[in-house]
Amino acid sequence: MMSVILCANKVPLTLVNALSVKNDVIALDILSPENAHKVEIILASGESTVDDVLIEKLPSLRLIAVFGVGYDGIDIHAAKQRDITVTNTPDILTDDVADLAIGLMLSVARRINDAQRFIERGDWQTGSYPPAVKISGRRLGIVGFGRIGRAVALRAKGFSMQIGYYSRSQSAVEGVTCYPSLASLAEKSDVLMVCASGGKESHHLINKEVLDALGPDGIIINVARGSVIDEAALLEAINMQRIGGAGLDVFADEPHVPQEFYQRNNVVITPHIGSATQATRDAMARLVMDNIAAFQASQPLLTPVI
Ligand code: 8YV
Repeated sequence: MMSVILCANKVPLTLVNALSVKNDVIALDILSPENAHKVEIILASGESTVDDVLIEKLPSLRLIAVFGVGYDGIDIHAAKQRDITVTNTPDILTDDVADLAIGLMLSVARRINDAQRFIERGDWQTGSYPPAVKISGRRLGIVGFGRIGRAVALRAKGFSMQIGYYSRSQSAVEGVTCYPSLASLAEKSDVLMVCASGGKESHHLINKEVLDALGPDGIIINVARGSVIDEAALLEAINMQRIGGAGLDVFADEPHVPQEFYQRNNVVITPHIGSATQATRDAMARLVMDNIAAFQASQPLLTPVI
């Protein structure tokens, strides 16, 4: 069966091309009142915005297929009201995001990027790189203890880290301490790892108070959503040396990254690449295509969110 699919912003071209073989795929910027009524499916990514205004323009819309696990950019309430199904791509990207989180933690603590710049500047010819921060055995606080938070904990055990977490739903997990508040977790952490979902509920969860609780030797890592951290408060804490360092894969206004994060020895930044390995991106694309095929065949969807 062929469908008219509207492609939201920030969706990989390879997936668009693959879907175009059997469907009529239209880009958001050519959406007109004439073709809007034909759109049955929206193809979105974890970074796309699908708000109530867009949903309202599309009377035939039945499915929003998200290429990503996070769907905070989708107005789920508006979709529910219209009985529109939303699918995402959970599980298959968990390992990659957790791997990157650990990589950022090590890069910030051991100053890997800065040490490379030290060589490239020729500074090794005249000196040696200063000692950095030890990670093995230190205290890791995980904010959000879903699939990705738990995968980070599993990896951190390999570094003999003492692990604590703070999450909306709290449950006893062997070998992991559950904290009643974010500030109490931050206070007891050397590294604070943000793995919570985005959206209104977690907006600016990491604020000045939490950063101050983490303290001048603490490191913050964010592989979740830029919206979870108050970016201005973080920049100020970095500038004033009120925290020890930051590793950031996500930002408040992507792809715009405040230049103040650049070229610092204690800040490592990456362009939202948590799930960006070829194997995982291929698996995510396959899952999106399978969800769309199931929808078109009126079969149960593989990974519905609602
Ligand atoms: C992707 C993501 O970068 O899964 C998510 O929620 O944010 C990432 O995996 C994104 O969906 C692809 O644009």
